[in-house]
Amino acid sequence: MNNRLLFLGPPGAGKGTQAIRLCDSKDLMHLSTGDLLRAEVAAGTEFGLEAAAVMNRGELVSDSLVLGIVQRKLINQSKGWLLDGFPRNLAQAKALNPLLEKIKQPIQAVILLEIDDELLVRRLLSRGRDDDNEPVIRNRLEVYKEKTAPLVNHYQDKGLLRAIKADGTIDEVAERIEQIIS
Ligand code: B4P
Repeated sequence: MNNRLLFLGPPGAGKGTQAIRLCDSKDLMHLSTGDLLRAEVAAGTEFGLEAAAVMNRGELVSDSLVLGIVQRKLINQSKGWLLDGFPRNLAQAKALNPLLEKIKQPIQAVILLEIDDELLVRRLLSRGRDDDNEPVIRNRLEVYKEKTAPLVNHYQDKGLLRAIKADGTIDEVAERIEQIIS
């Protein structure tokens, strides 16, 4: 089984939802940059205050801050892992490569969760997090298309990309993921 994985997909595609299930069943470390940033916000650190303002506009937090968080988590990691919501742009992807080379743990598969925009908006509005109101969600979708979607070609060129449909129930999506990683 592949046990060094990356989830790619627009906001609300269900990356976090599926990552929790998969990491639990396969005993992988779940590295969600969104969760780690929200923990900083909840702790009220200086960095958290800075990150909250950016996240509540639907923009991306600075690469250097996010990279620092990821590096600390991946170094000294002995079991498999799933990167959820990272990398978010080409600069982050390019910075990740030397880090993974250094720890001799290359990515084995990138799972792209594909889904229609209107379904995303409906899902996120019903979740109701601080950054889940319609103008911010629409901005996050634009940011995804501009900054994150180029990673699809990046990982396709490396032969790592596996796309699945992320509509349907949580169980149905989980089953599609299981099939392509086993
Ligand atoms: P994230 O925390 O990564 O969250 P997300 O993209 O909004 O959601 P995700 O795809 O995980 O969807 P979820 O499972 O929750 O990012 C938030 C912010 O953090 C970003 O906007 C950015 O500011 C910042 N950030 C994070 N990483 C960064 C990075 N690397 N660089 C810079 N900034 C970064 O599902 C959404 C909802 O749908 C839930 O309510 C869920 O219950 C529901 N759902 C899921 N699957 C479903 C299904 N099959 N059917 C029905 N509902 C479903």
